[in-house]
Amino acid sequence: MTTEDRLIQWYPGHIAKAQRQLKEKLTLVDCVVELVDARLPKSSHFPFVDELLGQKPRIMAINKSDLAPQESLEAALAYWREKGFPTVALNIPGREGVQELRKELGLYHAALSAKMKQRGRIPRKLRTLIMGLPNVGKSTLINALINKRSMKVGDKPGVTKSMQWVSIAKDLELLDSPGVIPPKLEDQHVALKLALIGSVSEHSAPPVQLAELGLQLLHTEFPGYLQKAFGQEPIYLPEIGRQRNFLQKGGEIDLDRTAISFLSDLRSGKLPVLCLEKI
Ligand SMILES: Nc1nc2c(ncn2[C@@H]2O[C@H](COP(=O)(O)OP(=O)(O)OP(=O)(O)O)[C@@H](O)[C@H]2O)c(=O)[nH]1
Ligand SMILES: [Mg+2]
Repeated sequence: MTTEDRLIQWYPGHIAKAQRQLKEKLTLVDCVVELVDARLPKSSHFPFVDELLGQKPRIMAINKSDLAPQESLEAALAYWREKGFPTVALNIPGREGVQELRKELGLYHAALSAKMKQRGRIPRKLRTLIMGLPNVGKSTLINALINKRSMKVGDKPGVTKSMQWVSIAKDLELLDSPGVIPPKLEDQHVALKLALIGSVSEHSAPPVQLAELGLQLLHTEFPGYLQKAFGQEPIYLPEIGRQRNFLQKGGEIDLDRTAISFLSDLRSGKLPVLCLEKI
């Protein structure tokens, strides 16, 4: 795919608005937790975030670690730690890493309190912005930290539409934010991977095209994967449809249904786990 035929594009109005708001909200927060996806731990972080955050203290959280192989998770942890960020791996449904992150935030709060006392001021709660790409699990993380289903979550990008504060215990205030991505997905190779992990809307491109490009990418970049997942490599959409018996009236294969089901299984980890980039 070239940059000219830009198939995958998705930048809804609420994301544009959130991106503008993030800048002003940043002046109110003490630190940031940036979530990246364990299946794309480098390129689910975007350079504009570094520009935006500047020197603001930041913790990196590699989420959905249950959906990536252990070796790539370890490489991703090393990658972000080498850049100087405290980094945790999270599997929120499995409750892995959440306490570690909670402890890390506790340390930041202790440091803030000490600084404020030194200046003769009354310590306050630590204000933390939770940010990252759409559908990475920001609102789910907040719910896990507060132990309540307070934020709306969903299995698609663009669920959180506006910034929202929530207070926990005596020491923390968290700011949930809508997922952000670059306005133009210039690198369509990365855009395809973002679509495959569910961080750009499934409506950003026709599902059959996405699925076909996905199968092609898996075959060329991850030889052996399709064999493991479908018992055949290469494999094309009609064959998956046949395996799954997705037939229309008249016996023709329902390609749309096949594509949607393949994409959904890949996203949710029903197919074998996979990290979509080399670290
Ligand atoms: N497998 C797995 N799924 C997760 C994990 N964390 C969150 N999810 C799922 O990811 C989906 C998205 O979660 P949300 O919390 O809504 O994501 P978000 O980052 O707030 O998304 P936006 O508000 O759309 O930007 C939901 O279906 C969650 O159940 C995880 O650690 N592992
Ligand atoms: Mg959300």
